[in-house]
Amino acid sequence: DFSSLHSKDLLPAKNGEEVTKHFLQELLNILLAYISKSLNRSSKVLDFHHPHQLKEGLEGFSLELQDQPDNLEQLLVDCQDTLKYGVKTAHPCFFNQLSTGLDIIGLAGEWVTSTANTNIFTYEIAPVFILMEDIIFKKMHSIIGWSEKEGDGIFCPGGTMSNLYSVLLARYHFFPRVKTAGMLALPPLALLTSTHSHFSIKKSAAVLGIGSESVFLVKCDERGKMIPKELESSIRTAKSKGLVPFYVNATAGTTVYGAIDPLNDIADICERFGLWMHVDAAWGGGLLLSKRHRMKLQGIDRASSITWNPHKMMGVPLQCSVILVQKKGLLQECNQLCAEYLFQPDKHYDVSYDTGDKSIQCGRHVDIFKLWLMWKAKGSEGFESQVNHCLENAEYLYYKLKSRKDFQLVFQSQPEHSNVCFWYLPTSVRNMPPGPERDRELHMVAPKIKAKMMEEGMTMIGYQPLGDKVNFFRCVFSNPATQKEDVDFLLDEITRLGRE
Ligand code: ABU
Repeated sequence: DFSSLHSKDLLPAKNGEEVTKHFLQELLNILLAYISKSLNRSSKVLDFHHPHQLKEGLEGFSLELQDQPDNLEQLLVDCQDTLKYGVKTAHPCFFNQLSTGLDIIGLAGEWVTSTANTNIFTYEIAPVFILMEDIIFKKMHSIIGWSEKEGDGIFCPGGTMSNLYSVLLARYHFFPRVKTAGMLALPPLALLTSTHSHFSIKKSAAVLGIGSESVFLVKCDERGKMIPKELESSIRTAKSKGLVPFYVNATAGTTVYGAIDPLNDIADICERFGLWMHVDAAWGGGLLLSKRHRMKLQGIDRASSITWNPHKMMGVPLQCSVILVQKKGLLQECNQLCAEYLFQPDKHYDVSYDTGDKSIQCGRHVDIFKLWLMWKAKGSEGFESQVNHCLENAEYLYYKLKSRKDFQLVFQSQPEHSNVCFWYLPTSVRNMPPGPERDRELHMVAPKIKAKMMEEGMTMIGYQPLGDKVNFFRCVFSNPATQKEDVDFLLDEITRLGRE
């Protein structure tokens, strides 16, 4: 009974060990029940409530904070309720996001990390984690195909931040005076990225003072892949406007279509024009672990920098994203400010392991351990079969959709990644001739189905418009727990909910 106990009774309270043990054991029971439920197909993915309902409080679950402490019993109920009203992203029928699933070893890694509760800026307070980072970076560099003399990296809080680093580094590489003299040291710059690329490239230009209007969006083919000739012509257009192009982002696994830009062709152009080539492989990086699929990223070794998010295709618990840089030492040069209270040069150990000054942050969460532990648990082979499994699910869905009259693929060819994009066609839409009227009707189908889907809570999938395409569903596979029966269930649900 925890109702008469409070947080002050837990360690470091005198004789607090027993209470702490029972409290954590009880919490573990709650988590275990939640995990089992998440993996149980007959349980819901979500129990949806509108924001005002959650704010008002539900069945004793109040988000408001009081002056008086709540007892431990109440805190356990709060933990339970927080999970209850959240979304079970580990559920085999959760298809809504690129990061899905729950790896138990990864979860254990996260617990160990939180228990260690350290900051990963210096070797003196994070010796083991810093060496693990070094090992993982070397592994990733060699998977990419960089030589032992090349390669550096840092963990970032998400792919957008990793992409921001790439722009920061590219700009520093060409205009090192920017670090001290600021914008006055720069000519008007231009960045290039495809129309299907992630918004983080524009955001980086905005954040770094280059301006989002300086980002040139290069046309893509019908599959969402950047057209190299269009890249060349955009570079020339930027130059003709008096801008200085310095950076090209190629995407390996676009967010919606999962398209992979032609990396070798883009690398040729970057070499010819002397531009920095970044590959945003936040989503596609995981394919490098599969012998069957890594060919799709041929040319990635020619990139100056790469974003790779193990929290996506590799299923590492959020967050786990890296920016990898081919040129050793550049991260340090670009970002270091040598704060004397933290990075003393006269420490008694090799201070090259005080890697924190490579970062634009000071305090940093330890994201390495769960990845390191998962790699140890699965080996590279385990990640490979996980990736292959997800792409097999995507292939299964693709062929299912191809054979049905009530669904239409957004593009006809087989997806390169695990994204499958499609429309559901209710009978009324199916009977309409192509044109703006049909598009208007079709645009409303996915949001209507999604709303019902969230109210009922048995599955979850995302939708969006893109370019001239009206709202369509995007199904993505990154959860190893998802099986073909879940794909069948998704299609049955869409059909049922979409029936007029
Ligand atoms: N950073 C892109 C994440 C998008 C998604 O999960 O759908």
